[in-house]
Amino acid sequence: MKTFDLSLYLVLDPDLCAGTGMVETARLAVAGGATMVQLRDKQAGTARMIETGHALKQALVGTGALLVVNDDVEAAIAIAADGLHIGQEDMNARTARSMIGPEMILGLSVETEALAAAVDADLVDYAGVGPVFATPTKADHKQPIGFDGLARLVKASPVPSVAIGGLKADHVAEVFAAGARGLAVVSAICGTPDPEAATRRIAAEIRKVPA
Ligand code: TZP
Ligand code: MG
Repeated sequence: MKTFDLSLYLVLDPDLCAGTGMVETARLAVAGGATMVQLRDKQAGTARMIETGHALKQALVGTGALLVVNDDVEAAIAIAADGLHIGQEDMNARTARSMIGPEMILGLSVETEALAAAVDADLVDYAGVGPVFATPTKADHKQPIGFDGLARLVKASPVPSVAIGGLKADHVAEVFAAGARGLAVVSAICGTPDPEAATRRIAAEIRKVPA
């Protein structure tokens, strides 16, 4: 049985994190209560993904927070990441699963109800659902789905969902009310003056969610 906690999922962005750095941002966020950290760097080649991935892994040792690599299956395998996250335009879930083996967590982005319903629970462990809101963080994002859309996609998905896209501490209650198991955030943490405090504020809202 795989156990993972999607509740406070930090997605790193090298530009937004530039001031503090991705590794230090991750360390601070995990100190503040982040449960998962995704290395997402669209500009980096595999060598740099591996280098940053190793540094992140080192920073997260003993914290219980899990490290997920976006897109780059070779880097995910090389650093023995806890997870790999792929999008609909990346390799398909069957190929990804065959490469990473049965143990590594596999996340898949879904943007529509049809894609959510098509998730194969034998291959995929969680769905990243969104964008809930339009966000400047992802230039080419799909049509925002809002909380109504989030609820529909969560319901359609056979695996646990984490919501993404424009989410802040203020949205925690609605995210969980829609059935998602957590929220994935970039700009709510990356590039804020105090990433640990920003994460603590989100974590405090999550603790208020009725079990
Ligand atoms: N996928 C859908 S929206 C998004 C990604 C990676 C970016 C979310 O960033 P932010 O700053 O939390 O809106
Ligand atoms: Mg991708």
